Amino acid sequence: IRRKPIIAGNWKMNNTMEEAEKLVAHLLGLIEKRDREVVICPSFVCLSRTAELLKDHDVALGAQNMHYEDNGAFTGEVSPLFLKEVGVTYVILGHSERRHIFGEKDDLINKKVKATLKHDMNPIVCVGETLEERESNVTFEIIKNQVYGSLAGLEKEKMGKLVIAYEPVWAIGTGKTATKEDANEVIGYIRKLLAEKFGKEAGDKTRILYGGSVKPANIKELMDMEEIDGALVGGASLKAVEFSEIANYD
Ligand code: G2H
Repeated sequence: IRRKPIIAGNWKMNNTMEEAEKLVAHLLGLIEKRDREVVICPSFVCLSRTAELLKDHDVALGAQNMHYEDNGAFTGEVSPLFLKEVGVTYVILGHSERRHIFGEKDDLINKKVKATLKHDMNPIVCVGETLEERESNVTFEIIKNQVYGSLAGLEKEKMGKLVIAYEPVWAIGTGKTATKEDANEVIGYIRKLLAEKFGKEAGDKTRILYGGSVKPANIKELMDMEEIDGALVGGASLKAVEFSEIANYD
């Protein structure tokens, strides 16, 4: 089954406006391939300027988080309406940094996923086990809880917009990449969970990305794996040449 690959850059809390402008301008001159989706996810502050720069280019705009209500007394939060208005089409949700540093749990992530779909944007829902969990052989249990918890109650008709990212916490920003076999195995398991809960089509069609120290040197072997549909790239998305090499993988 052919699923259109996605290469998404998660800038995290990096890049001032000036740095963002330079990076995007450089990047747009380097990206070549058209048979895949390329997404960049700047900070909230840089979204609207980045949207202007991406206009007329085949690169999508993503956000790194979102609140689940449209508006109200939620000091410091960002509404799906604000994201829609500036042209965001992808929203990273439940990234391990949100889970571990900011205490986000699956029920909160679930509300955000539903809000993203309600507003016709694509959630990129992140799941992944810690090193301790992997070493105690509970990886599959953890992944199952995160997948079922964050996707609870989703309507089958909306599944087409869902993207999942498997990011083993021990491989994030550490330089340690999961082996391609490990990543493929867990992603295949996530696909099986989706099929069980939401039907075969959901399992077959949902794009599931790998994230965790993806770089030009390992993208090809990851993308050659059957189950892996793309990458969520952190550190290497901050450099135009590196990110374009990843996005242009053969
Ligand atoms: C995982 C990834 C991007 P990095 O967090 O979401 O970051 O590529 O730096 O490991």
